[in-house]
Amino acid sequence: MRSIIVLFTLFVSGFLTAQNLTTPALIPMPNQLIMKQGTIALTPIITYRIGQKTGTQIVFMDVKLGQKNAIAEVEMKLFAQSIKLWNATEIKYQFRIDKSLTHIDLIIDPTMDTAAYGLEITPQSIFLTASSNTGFFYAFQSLIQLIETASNQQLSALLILDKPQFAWRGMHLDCSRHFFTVDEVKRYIQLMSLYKMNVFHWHLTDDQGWRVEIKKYPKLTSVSAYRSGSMVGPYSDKKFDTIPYGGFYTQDQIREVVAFAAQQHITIVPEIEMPGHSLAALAAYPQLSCTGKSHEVGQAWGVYDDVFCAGNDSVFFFLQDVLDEVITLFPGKYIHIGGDECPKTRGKTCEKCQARIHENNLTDEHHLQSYFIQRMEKYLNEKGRQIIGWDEILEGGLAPNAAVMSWRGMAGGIAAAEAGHYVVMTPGNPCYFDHYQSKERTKEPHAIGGYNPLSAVYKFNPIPEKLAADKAKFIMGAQGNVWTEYMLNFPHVEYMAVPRMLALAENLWTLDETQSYNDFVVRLKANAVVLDRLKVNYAKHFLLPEEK
Ligand code: TNX
Repeated sequence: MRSIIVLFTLFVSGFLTAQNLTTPALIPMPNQLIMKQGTIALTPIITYRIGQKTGTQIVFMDVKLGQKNAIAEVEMKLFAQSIKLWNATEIKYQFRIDKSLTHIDLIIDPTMDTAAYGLEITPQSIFLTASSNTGFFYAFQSLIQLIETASNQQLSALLILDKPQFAWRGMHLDCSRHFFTVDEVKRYIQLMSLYKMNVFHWHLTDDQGWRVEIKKYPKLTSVSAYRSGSMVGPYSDKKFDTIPYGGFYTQDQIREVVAFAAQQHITIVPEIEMPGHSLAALAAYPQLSCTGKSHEVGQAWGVYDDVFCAGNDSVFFFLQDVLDEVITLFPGKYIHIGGDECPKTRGKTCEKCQARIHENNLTDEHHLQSYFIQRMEKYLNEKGRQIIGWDEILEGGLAPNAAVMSWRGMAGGIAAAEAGHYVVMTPGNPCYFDHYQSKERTKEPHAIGGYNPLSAVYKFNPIPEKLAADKAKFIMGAQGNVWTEYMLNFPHVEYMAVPRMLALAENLWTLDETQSYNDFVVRLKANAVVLDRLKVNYAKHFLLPEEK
């Protein structure tokens, strides 16, 4: 214990960042890393690589008390399981107090930040230090990557002291335009966690399908979860098939995913779109639209004029009921209420909307949208939750406690941060992973447009230069968005998300002064063995010279 503290102190006072080929292939790059002399053989600690009948034995020890360390135990079991999962050998783990055995020491240091960890490898032992489960989990993720990329069953001696730069290291997945199974969603979450990402933004509702079971409104799944055809090919072709398409997650399945994510130290932010992008819900409950006419679940991508009617109190009661169920499913602080791309067309001629504008002395339909969001915010705040919404929620006045997800560039995020609101940066360029990752479009599967190469994701700075220094603290981090209009299956999602997700993970975890794109690419080439073993369908542009 003392030696590790002394080492850390030395380390902090004069750390160096290894940028040469001996740098371990860790992603994200740790913030403080010193390579040391010597190696430790993996075999006595983790025998899974040689696949003996005896299976794997991991010897853990709590040096401090010589007994079980409750904080670390759950993470240790998860670590043991991940190795088992990947190699299907039997795992035995046990706590030992015999210091002569090669072992993994788990040391609690209550002075460390929640997400911080230390990892020291000496020729005799491996020491993990953290103050919390999350810290131990991150230490284990680093250890897993080191083991996976080790050569000759040896780990180099080293010392890592690490913690993230940003608190919100997010990935989003649109499960409305195309539906992904529980196992696929879990795989996405698992991939995120390998690179220490910690927020999964689950886009659960949109015009083309409602994907979450709400017990009080069964038609949201029997009707809204299915469309009778889909757009095929590029949007400009305006072609459709007539194949029924849909699916939804039961509440039990949602709970299963939430629990799985929690184990991976990932918070899920569910998104329930309002007032726009709501056609699927209106198909089941047309009385909630301005016209009250019948609607069909959307088949074309894009934006629809029919949206929740802001002049109708039943809409609010309906959404409150929906959110009541949503908050029992998702324990996280934030609920995403959408707020994007809501045409004002219907509201302009809707008697109820106009009456609401008049009664509340609102200036126009933009203020009416703001009324809508503020009313929902009040409801959720009373339930102890915070709202986050796309940057259109700034129009007509931001709800008092809302956080903003800036997608139409950075301007919305800047305005929100300047007003003292929390912000997640996810500008289309470069955070939309539904955009092309190569200029050679003809060689790529059809994508929505744009060009967001790996290097642009890596070099993106979530803190705009324009932002006053004292407001930077409002930028919680950034997020990669995966809209799935043109991704019909999960391997295609993987192709678009990986490795751009890894570039973003490092961008958000590693301090700017320790970031180097060239070094990242070198490490990615070695780190890809992890992706290969998991059979991830990742894009391989990084193996070629960078596009000019
Ligand atoms: C805009 S980003 C949308 C989505 C689309 C996406 C396609 C946002 C808040 N709205 O509905 O899927 O563009 O890139």
